[in-house]
Amino acid sequence: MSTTTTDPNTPTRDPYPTRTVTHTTHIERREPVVWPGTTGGPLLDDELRTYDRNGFLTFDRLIEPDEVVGLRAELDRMCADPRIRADERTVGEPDSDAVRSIFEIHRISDVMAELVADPRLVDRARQILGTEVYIHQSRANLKPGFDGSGFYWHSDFETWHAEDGMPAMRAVSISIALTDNYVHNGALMIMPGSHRTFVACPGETPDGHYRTSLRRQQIGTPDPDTLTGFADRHGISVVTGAAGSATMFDSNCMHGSAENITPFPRANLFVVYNSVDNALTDPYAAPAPRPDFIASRETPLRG
Ligand SMILES: O=C(O)CCC(=O)C(=O)O
Ligand SMILES: [Fe+2]
Repeated sequence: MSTTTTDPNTPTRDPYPTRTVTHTTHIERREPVVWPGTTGGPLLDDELRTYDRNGFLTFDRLIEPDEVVGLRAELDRMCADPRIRADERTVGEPDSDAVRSIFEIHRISDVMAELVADPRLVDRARQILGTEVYIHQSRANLKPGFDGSGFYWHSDFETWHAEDGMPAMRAVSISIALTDNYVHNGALMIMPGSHRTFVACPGETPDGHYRTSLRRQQIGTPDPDTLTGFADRHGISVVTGAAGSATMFDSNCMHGSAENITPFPRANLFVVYNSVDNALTDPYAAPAPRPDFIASRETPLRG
């Protein structure tokens, strides 16, 4: 069992030990899903209840159609820019030279910077997390037609805890669809209610794990028995929606997505907001922290 030391005199036990265990274990979530602390905000009580129950919430039209056109044009421009393609923040598909992901889009592009600071996103994140927030990670996931590969089942928090030193489940992702997301072109799948259970996974994090895991994750993924049990218990929601729709989801949702063999590209942006009260520490189960472009260690400022 790993420990994390915040004060040398009072070592605290890691509530979510993972990758230090010999077999899969299930640990009940300790933190709230919707945190108290913020009064007012765009989310209605009903929406907060849905988010609390399912661990995610969808919006048919968070971004207007004319804005979507501008964001897609910007993403196309970024993908075609040879400097961005050669940048370490750009990750290729495992089996082709197509772009799979671009990380830290808000530092690469002014258009994306404006989006991640938009009150439609930030105010919703603040309301869920109960404090000011900062950006832990931003990325575009491209999934081009025919050869866009999938993302195997995982909890983001498992990785952020093990590899980035994120102490608590107090982060929220907002995924924005820049193309239509259908059941057949690799839409996000989430097991509703799975956010209440932490799945500790066996297997040690190798040095430099992110170099391979960003193309295809193999460590930190639950075993088939766990996934079967979760799917039986929670079911699987496929999050479809037109371009401009968005999904907020909790850091500990069990989620993934299939490959895209259709001709219809699926391009989604992901912005992860973390509470300023949940700043990263040393990784809980990895030899070294991942680079800043994957997990920002900028000192979160209180608002
Ligand atoms: O793009 C997707 O479908 C899933 C991405 C994801 O889960 C992640 O980036 O952590
Ligand atoms: Fe994820």
